[in-house]
Amino acid sequence: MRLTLIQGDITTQEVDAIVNAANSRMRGGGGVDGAIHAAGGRAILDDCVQRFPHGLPTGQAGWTTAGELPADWVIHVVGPNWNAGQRDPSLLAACYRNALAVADELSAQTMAIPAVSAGIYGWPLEDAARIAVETVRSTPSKVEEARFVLFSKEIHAAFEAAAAE
Ligand code: AR6
Repeated sequence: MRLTLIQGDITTQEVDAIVNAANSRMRGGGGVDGAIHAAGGRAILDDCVQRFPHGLPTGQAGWTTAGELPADWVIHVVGPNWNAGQRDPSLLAACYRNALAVADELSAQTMAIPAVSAGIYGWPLEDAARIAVETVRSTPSKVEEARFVLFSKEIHAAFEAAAAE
């Protein structure tokens, strides 16, 4: 697997699947979740309601259509909320591992991934970057390119540093 890091907006990525940092209600929200629902249109929410009537637990992953986005699928993961006291690193690692497993189920060859839990959920950036990079690197999968799409210069730099370790 090729691991790549870019600074940018995940909603514009031309990949098979993009990963969303959702919440366990799975009905949209702010941050990257809000951006994905806004750009992909109503079809994503409709699919969330149908496929996840009871939401999705923290650490798990599930897919929906990507609606009007260039990608074919959105793989939703629910990161742990550091600010609410969910600070178990294995839950954050599980998000990336489970996202890759869902990508394999979908036969997705390219995927774009944001910095799960590192925004509104408040996971410390350097630690979030290290867990993300280490987990994606060490998880066996048929995905050919895992592209981290980082929204700011600061987040991009943290991931570059983690990847260089
Ligand atoms: N493309 C790429 N990354 C983005 C984009 C974008 N368009 N927009 C934001 N980011 P966050 P979380 C970055 O807060 O911490 C939502 O309300 C952002 O800079 O989106 O897991 C959900 O519904 C940060 O680096 O997700 C949940 O309630 C990263 O994406 C809650 O927020 C993740 O930040 C999830 O919080």
